Amino acid sequence: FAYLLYTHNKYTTMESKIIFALDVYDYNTAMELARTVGEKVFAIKINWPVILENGIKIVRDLSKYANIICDFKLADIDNTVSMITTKVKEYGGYGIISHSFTGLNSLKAVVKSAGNMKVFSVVSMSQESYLDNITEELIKISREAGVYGLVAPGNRPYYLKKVKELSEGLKIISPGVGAQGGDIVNAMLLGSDYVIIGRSIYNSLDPLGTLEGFSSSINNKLNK
Ligand code: O7M
Repeated sequence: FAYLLYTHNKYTTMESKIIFALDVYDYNTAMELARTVGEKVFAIKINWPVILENGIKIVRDLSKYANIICDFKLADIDNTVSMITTKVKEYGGYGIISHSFTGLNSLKAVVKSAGNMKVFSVVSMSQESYLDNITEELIKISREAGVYGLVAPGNRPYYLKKVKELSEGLKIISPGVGAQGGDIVNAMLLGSDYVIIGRSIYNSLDPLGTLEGFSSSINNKLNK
């Protein structure tokens, strides 16, 4: 059993439901936060702030501490998204996040280039967006393209529920918990497999303690 958990996340023997959104610029700050919380999270998600300052090489450096998911919200033609995905794979990314509104052809190109990397597609956002009008269609496209999981908001119960109902067999990862008002326990009860948390952790005086607080609130409420 311990072995199974070990393979689930090679960085820890404990299964975590939290994806840490590491949205900072500075290299040393990023590395220090990753070192501090890496073992206690399912993955670390990075976005343009980290990449614009440090380049793609930081994916390899951060991978010392956790699975790295590159949240580049790909939205382009097949050839371009393929080129970007290939680079992320080359630098040891664990996962990549793509938009799905660009359609089946583009999303399929991401899945194909990703190989063993996990692909997550955005089908609903943590703020109102045009995607709200087409969420069902985006789930269909995502399923057909063969993604591993969907991104759906942890702070907008109506949309999270809707995505959950249509997402059988796919993982759901949810931003919007903490700084954007969502509650971690509600999100998990409505169907999130993993919650994405950024500011509440990295702006805290005690990032590890805050993270452990989130984890124990899940364990206390959900394991009863
Ligand atoms: O906890 P926060 O609000 O500081 O961070 C949330 C993270 O989730 C941050 O990296 C956002 O870019 C991201 N995010 C959203 O906040 N809303 C969305 O709809 C989608 C994402 C996201 O992660 O998409 C993959």
